[in-house]
Amino acid sequence: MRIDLISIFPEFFDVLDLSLIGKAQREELLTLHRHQLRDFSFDKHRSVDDTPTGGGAGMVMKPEPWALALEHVLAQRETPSAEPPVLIIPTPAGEVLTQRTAQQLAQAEHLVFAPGRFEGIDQRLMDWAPEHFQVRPMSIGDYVLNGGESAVVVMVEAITRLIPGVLGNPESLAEESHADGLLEYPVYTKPARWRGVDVPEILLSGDHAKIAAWRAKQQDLRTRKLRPDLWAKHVVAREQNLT
Ligand code: 6GU
Repeated sequence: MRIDLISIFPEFFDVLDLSLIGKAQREELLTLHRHQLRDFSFDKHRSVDDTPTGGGAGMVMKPEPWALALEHVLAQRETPSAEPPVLIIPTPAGEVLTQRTAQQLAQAEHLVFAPGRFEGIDQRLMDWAPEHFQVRPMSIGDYVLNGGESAVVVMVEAITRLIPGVLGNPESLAEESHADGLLEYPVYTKPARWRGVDVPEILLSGDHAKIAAWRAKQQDLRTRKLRPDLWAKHVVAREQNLT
């Protein structure tokens, strides 16, 4: 997968060189390209924002630096004939990222992230972009951040860990929270008794079928208690699968 990150703070993405995503880059499962948006602004101050037309508070990102940066990314493509890259525009007004969406985006060849600052990007850039990209305005939850960069880090991590080969043990993907719409079961390690508390006895039984059934039950109980919203969806999906 190729990922392009365009921002006025490209160094924000240095954290993506650490840990598993850094390793995935060194193993060439993933190539990350960072771009300074100001490199595509040619006025004296390399400005990327201006006052809102019609008045109002805050500043709006100018369309031209974004268009030039995005055209630069398009020009760098090795196979321009392939399907258009997915352009993810982080915004609290976007579709909220879920595990399902992350799984879908992990199949893409080329993702481009365009995190804006200020009040957003001029609407004409939004209207231009679908001619060249599959545009996806995306949010990471119902709260407001100062800019999209931290949301991009979250999205890149959620998506790239699902690329085959990025995780050492792909089985952990099947078992983790949200993989099947439920929360993960509780986990334990040694010692069998810690500060007077024993691990559930069944986990020491060696009976794999019973352990699996116990874990499935714990997933149900936890999800019902902590995430009734997820539980309601899960019950509906299970009923649909039965009919
Ligand atoms: Cl993607 N951007 C900003 N600025 N705020 C957010 C967000 C994104 N997702 C949730 N809040």
